[in-house]
Amino acid sequence: KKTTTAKKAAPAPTAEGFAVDVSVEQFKESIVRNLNTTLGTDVEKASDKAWWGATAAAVNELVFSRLSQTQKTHLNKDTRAVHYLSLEFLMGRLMGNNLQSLGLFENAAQALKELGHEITDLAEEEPDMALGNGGLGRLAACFIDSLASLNYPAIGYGIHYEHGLFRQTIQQGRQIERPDSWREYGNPWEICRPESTQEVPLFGYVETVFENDGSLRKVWHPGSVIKGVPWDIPIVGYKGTTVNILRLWESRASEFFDWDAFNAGAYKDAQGEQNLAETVSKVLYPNDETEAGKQLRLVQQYFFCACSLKDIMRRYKRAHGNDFSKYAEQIVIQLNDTHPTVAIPELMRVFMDEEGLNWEDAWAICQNAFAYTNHTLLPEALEKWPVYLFERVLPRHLEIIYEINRRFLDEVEAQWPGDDAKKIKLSLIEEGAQRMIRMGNLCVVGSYKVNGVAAVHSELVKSDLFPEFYEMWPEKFVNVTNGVTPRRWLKACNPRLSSLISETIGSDWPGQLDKLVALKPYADKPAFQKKYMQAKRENKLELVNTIRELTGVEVSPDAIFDVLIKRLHEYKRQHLNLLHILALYRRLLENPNMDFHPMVFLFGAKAAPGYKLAKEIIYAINKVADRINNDPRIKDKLKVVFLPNYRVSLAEKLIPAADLSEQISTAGYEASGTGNMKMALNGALTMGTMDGANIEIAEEAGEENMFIFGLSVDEVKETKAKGYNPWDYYYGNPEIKAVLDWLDTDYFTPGEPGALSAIKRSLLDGGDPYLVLADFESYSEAHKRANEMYKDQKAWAKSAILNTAQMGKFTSDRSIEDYVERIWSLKKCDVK
Ligand code: HBZ
Repeated sequence: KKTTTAKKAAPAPTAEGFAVDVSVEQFKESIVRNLNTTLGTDVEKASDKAWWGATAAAVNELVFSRLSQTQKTHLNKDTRAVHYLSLEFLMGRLMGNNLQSLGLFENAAQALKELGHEITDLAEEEPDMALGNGGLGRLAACFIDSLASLNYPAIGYGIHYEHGLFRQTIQQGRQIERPDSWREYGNPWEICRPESTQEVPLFGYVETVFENDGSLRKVWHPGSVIKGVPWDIPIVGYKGTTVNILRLWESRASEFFDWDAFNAGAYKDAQGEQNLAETVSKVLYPNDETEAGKQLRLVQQYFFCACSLKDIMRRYKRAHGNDFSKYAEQIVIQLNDTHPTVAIPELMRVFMDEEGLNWEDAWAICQNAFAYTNHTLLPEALEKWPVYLFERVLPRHLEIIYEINRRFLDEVEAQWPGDDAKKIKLSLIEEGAQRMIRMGNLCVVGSYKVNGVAAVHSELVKSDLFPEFYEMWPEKFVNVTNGVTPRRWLKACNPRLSSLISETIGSDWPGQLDKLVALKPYADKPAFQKKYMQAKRENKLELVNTIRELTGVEVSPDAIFDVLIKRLHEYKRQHLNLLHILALYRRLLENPNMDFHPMVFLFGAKAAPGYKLAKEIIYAINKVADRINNDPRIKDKLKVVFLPNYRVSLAEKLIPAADLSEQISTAGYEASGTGNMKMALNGALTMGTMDGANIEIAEEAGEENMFIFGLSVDEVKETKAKGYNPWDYYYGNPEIKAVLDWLDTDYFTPGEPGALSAIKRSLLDGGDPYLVLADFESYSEAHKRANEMYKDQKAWAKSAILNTAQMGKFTSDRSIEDYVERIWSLKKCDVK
């Protein structure tokens, strides 16, 4: 009598190739049943949150069976798998994506409609999983989506933070940080797996034991032990056959918690341990230089690496026992930046101290198991840990790092005999008042491959960041250009454009993004242009409402929507955009009838809490916005909107509505960028420098379909070498002088002159390290070209279509295939 969807035999693939076929009726039945049995409510009194929860439970009925099928298949086939270690996974919301992957979005929407609900409204009930800062964390999320979609055996490992990245509110123009309690009311997408709990030792001391045979053995006596409990989040591959997992570790007090001490009145000691154990997975650290060197962050890194390696070892031993000769054949561990570097000495420790391998054998395995992705060239962002911290927290690992270094410096000596300067530069230890461990160097030494994230970046990794390492091991260094999942970043977030594309060229593009080139012949067709621009306009109309709800600002969908969304950083140059807005405002005040198509400048950005200038830039944007938006003299030709709490779910609303995509970093500083890909895919034209993946976007889309400006990587280097002086631009360009001087007045902060001066000071007294003034004029010219072109809607539509059509390269599926070919050597594993 029961007709639960979960118990149905696997249906034949649907016309579009989906393995899952659930009718609207079946979905309705499942939602209502889950409303009763999972949520404990009923159709009469259920809240929106309960309806959302019931829908999630209905989705899970389909997902969980596929998850166990995938795990059985991977276990039986004993395939090589990639283990993606990342301190961040910026997942966003999962409902839409899971439904898309199962091919059930339309049926679910219809089922909910018949039950009296709009799926888009219910979707708003889901909090973002904001377990990441920005690009690096979102990249990890796109990669696990692609790995599952391409049927590769893979697991993501990270931390189950109680609080994700802070929630941003804006008060009187300033950023205020509030905790993000994303799990406060539970999370239907995760499964706790207490049976896979791990113990993690910390602190203490190392004993050297002299064996009878004359050998030495090291015994680490930890001062403390904490527990790691895994939470698994199913990652549903597109078309739904492979369901991999993201395994996130939560810290708990261990059974070793000293109850005796506690009862004997050593309350504070026992409590201290309890506190630490429960603090480790509490918060995600914002990427903030002022937070560097914090003990808790090091403990976080070690905690999740140790748990993950134990988990990997348990699975390995189940198949191979204590024969470690197959370890590096079966296992590849990808380090997402240097954050999980401590996994390298940890695996050495496990092999030597726990499994009894000698150094040479252990090192041979390690060096063939790890690969490292670099995401930044900024020297201040390269991780270093004070030696004393390691000594306190991980004394055994410090010994191992010293030994890795000793052997490595012998290799340096062999390559450059007698060259002590080379040794000082390459050593894993930086000598100085405070001795530091260089995690980047440790990664390069301990990994068999090192990759940058865009072509130009990977070249700079070789030439500027690690030139000597490149000389020693040229074959280690490879490029893998980033990508984004088209399932989330086009199909799910932009249903209007997606339907138009599918009607025009068929519906298999989300799994094979190259197919978008079939749109090229339509770029000139007026009928298609019209439909394409109509979809954009409807997306803009929706955003107009969102902007009103979030900020109270009224904007027109006829204006050009110019979008700058990314973490706030000087190298990303949000202040270049702001100075240009001031210049436009000034020009409009001087000549209100200036030939100018109205523009709306949209910003979204969080600043690291300790990054003062970044916060001043947010303040300045908001103050300038207040003044401009309320100035009747410019007749609504200019609007400036700062959208608070920028995050994945807000990006999903902004990107489909963007006309212009601001990608304006100083050339040589943005490793890749991924927002640039998302916006171009959705038909925004890039206003960008020749930096990161912008260069590759230009190769694909054609420079004539973008607005390229500014100094190139080489010109930036030359300018700096010659001795750049921002004052030359200040005195040389009256407009630059005028807008900078404006910031010193109280024009934007009535009664408070100088409240916005921090930006001017950093550009003039601070030496303008990111060449904002040097690029200003070229930026302004590029904007003139864009404004001019927008007036010709046909020309604009053509370029926008050609952007969408030619972004096939930037699917994360292609990135993953590049990793497989250049680094991972995985085989696809089909799941029945
Ligand atoms: O990684 C970004 C790069 O800036 C961007 O160009 C690239 O596209 C992206 C993916 O490869 N880097 C980050 O997002 N970095 C962080 O978020 C970060 C987080 C914690 C830190 C340091 C940096 O401690």
